[in-house]
Amino acid sequence: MALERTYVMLKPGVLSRRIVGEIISRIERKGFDIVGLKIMRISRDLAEQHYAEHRDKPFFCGLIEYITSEPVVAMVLEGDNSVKMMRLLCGATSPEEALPGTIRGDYAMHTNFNIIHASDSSEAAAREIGLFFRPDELVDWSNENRNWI
Ligand code: FUP
Repeated sequence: MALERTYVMLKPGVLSRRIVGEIISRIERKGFDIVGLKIMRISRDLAEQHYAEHRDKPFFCGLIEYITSEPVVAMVLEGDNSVKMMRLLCGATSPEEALPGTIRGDYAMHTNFNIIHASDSSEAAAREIGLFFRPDELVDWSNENRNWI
């Protein structure tokens, strides 16, 4: 399998709900390596760049309001096939379709507050990592547990 990186973001509300630790625990327990992690406020400009593909959708304005409303927890994760694996862990975009056991299935009720973002392709991951992290904010480290995961 190919080792790859993906961009993941705990959206507004997660900090206030005091569930950052629980969600990061799930991510770690699955086997991803955290190679970048920070709390940040997203500017309107960055939000619009991140969600540019949705610019013409009816929910775009609400999405930008929401994602800029409270700090987010931004992460870069590394692991085998991590884009696909992280999407599975998140569950479907709509919490009505996200299965119990997934992060959205367990923590969210509404699509517009679906609590977590994960890149949907390796191209999107590269673009989003570049939008949210400088290269010197990403740390390579040797995971001695990798052979067991
Ligand atoms: P995902 O890749 O699962 O985050 O889903 P999308 O890229 O399709 O959507 C990005 C975000 O837009 C979602 F996380 C939530 C929001 N959204 C809505 O608010 N309403 C919709 O009907 C679809 C998406």
